[in-house]
Amino acid sequence: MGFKCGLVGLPNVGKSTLFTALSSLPVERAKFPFSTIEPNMGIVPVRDERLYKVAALVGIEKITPATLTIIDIAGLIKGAGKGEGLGNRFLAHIREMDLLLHVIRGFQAPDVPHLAGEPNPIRDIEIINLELILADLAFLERKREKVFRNAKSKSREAQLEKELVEKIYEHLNNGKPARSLILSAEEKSVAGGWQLLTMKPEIFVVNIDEKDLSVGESETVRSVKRLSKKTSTPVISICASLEAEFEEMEEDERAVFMEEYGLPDTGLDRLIKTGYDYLGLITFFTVKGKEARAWAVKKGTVAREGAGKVHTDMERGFIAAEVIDWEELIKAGSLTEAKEKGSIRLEGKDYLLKDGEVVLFRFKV
Ligand SMILES: Nc1nc2c(ncn2[C@@H]2O[C@H](COP(=O)(O)OP(=O)(O)O)[C@@H](O)[C@H]2O)c(=O)[nH]1
Ligand SMILES: [Mg+2]
Repeated sequence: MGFKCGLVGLPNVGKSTLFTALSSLPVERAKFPFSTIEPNMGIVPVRDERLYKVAALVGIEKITPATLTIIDIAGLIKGAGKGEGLGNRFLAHIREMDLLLHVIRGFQAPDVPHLAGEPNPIRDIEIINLELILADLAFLERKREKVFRNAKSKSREAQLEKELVEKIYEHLNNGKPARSLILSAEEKSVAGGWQLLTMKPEIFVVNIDEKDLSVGESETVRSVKRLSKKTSTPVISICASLEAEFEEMEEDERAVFMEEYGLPDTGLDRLIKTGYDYLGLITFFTVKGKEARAWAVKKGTVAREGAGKVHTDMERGFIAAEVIDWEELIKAGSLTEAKEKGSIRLEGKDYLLKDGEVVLFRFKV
């Protein structure tokens, strides 16, 4: 599992188009709000050249890439946070995500209506942010009742919860997202369990016009970048309609097309890279039996925890990890040769896993 992300944004900004492009799942699209009625979930394999090279070297055919989960929900509209819009029902689904993909309309299309007349990126972002803040406020109001009841017990945890609810509520009430509030590690871990929407990391995804690809950065992209500087929010530009065409093509056809457009990578590639970096994820590989597989874990994951990703038995009965960087393995020519050369290291349970390592866990059950 890589990470799970949820698309948010005003209606008609291209969320469903992007979703279809990224997940290659056909969803109904139409030129009116609420064209996406049920949340759509797409599981996207993370293309990783390294995994294929390693698998080929050790002669394994079954390749299981890491995956990215994307959900598309109905467009948020003003009042969705308070249950006035259709969007409210869908906010629950985003609560389970690791990351928000905030889609902003950067394309001009007179035939595609915009909720507030003309697209205006800064105002559009504010509308969505406000809806998410309102949804979190509503959530905290419900939470508050429970927390107040518990706080009568005078336990330290209950007191902390109570104070934390008030602190975050106050912050949101000032129109600020929860993620901009500075919290102690303990507070973070308590609030983290609440799945607040505005606490989730977000990436701005500007859905640009096809013509902007040749013209260069549009004013919309520039203004989103200026805004994002204040919060260090990553910004990526994607042309959703073009991405949709890419995903329908065969690999080689796509390569030709991308070269014509002068694109070094697809929007999906960029999204994955940005998401991994922003969430602090790294990838390690396992080659065991008939399967080569990629695993995405948080930076800072130690060998024993990594083993637990693969199987709980492996974590419990962890003995050691045999580790080699994927490129070194390729250079060695085979696992056996790598072993003979002494390039495979034996590491203990507290070993910090690194990006691109091939790991073989030794364990007893
Ligand atoms: N011209 C243009 N139209 C787009 C683009 N992306 C989406 N659209 C159109 O905008 C309309 C709304 O798109 P949709 O993906 O349903 O938006 P959603 O409401 O955010 O899910 C559809 O008619 C799309 O074909 C784009 O990059 N360029
Ligand atoms: Mg939609």
